[in-house]
Amino acid sequence: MVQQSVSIIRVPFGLGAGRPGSENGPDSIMKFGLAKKLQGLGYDVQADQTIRLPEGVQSPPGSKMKHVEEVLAVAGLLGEAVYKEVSGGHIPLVLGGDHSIAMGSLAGLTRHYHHLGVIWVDAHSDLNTETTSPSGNMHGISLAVGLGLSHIKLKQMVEGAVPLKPENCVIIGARDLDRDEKALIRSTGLTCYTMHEIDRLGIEKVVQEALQIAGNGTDGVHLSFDIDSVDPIEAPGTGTPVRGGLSYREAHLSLELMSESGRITSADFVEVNPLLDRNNQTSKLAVELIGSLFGSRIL
Ligand code: 4U7
Ligand code: MN
Ligand code: MN
Ligand code: MN
Repeated sequence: MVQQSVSIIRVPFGLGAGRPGSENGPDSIMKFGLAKKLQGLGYDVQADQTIRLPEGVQSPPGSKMKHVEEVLAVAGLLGEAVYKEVSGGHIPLVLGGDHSIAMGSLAGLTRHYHHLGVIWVDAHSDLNTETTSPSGNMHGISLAVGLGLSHIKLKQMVEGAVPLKPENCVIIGARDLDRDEKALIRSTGLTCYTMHEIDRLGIEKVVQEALQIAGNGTDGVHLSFDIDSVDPIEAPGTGTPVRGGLSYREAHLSLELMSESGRITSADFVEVNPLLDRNNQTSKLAVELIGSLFGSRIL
C-alpha cells in the first residue's frame, strides 16, 4: 500500500474575526506536536508551508464588511496552494487562522473536485452575506460564499472554482444562528444538525447521516472544523465561544467516525485563539482531534 501523504498548510491570518489572536493558531497547534503525531500514525508529512498576507494589501476604510481585500488575497494564495497539493495526490490539512480562510480551501478544492461535499462542524453556520451580516466579520460569511450566495465568489479567488451544492453540505453542532441564516438553511435545503438534533439522535447517527449526504454523488468530502463547535469548557481558546457545545467525547467520536469512513479528502481546523486559551488546552485539543481524524485510536 502506498503511504498516504498529508500536506500541512499554515494560515496565520485572523483579520476575518472580530478579535485578534487566531493568527497565532497554526504555530501553536504545530508546537504541540502535530507533525510527529501524523508521522506516528504512518503518514508521510510534507514539509509544511505558510500562507501569508502579502505586504501592502489593505481594504479601504468605511465599508460594512471588514478586511475584504485581505481575506480575498489570502484566500487566493491558499486556494492555489490547496489546488496544487490535492492535484499532486496529497491530503491538504489547513490550519487557521479564522474561518474566513475556508473560502480559500473551498476555492482550491472545487477547482479539483467538481462535486465536492462539505461537512461544516461549527457552533455557527457562517451563512451570513454582506447584506445580512450583523458584525461585518468575514468569518461569518464563508459557507455562504462557498455556496455562491454572496457577491463574493470562489472563482474570484481561484480560476475554475465552482460553487458547492447545498444538497451535499451539512452543518454539525450549530447553536447560534442569526435570523437570516435560519431562513437560508430552510430555503437552500442544506442539512443542519443543531445541538438539539445531536441531543436527540446521538452524535453517531448524526455523523453517519452527514457522511451519507456529503458523500452522495460527490468526488471528495471536505471537513471544515471550527473549534468553537466544541464546548467552551474543553475549548476556551476561541474568539466566539458558545456554551452547550460538543462534549470532549462527541468531538472525538465525530472525527473517529469520519476517519473510519475513509471519505474525508481534506480538512481545515480553524478558530483556535491562543491569546484566549487556558494552559494551551485548546491547541492541545486541536492536535488530539486532528489525530482522531487521521486514525488515532484508544486501543
Ligand atoms: B465563526 C456571527 F453575528 N453570526 O456573522 C457573525 F453571531 O467562523 C458570528 O463560526 C460568526 O466563528 C462566527 O458575525 C463565525 C454573529
Ligand atoms: Mn466558523
Ligand atoms: Mn464558529
Ligand atoms: Mn469563531
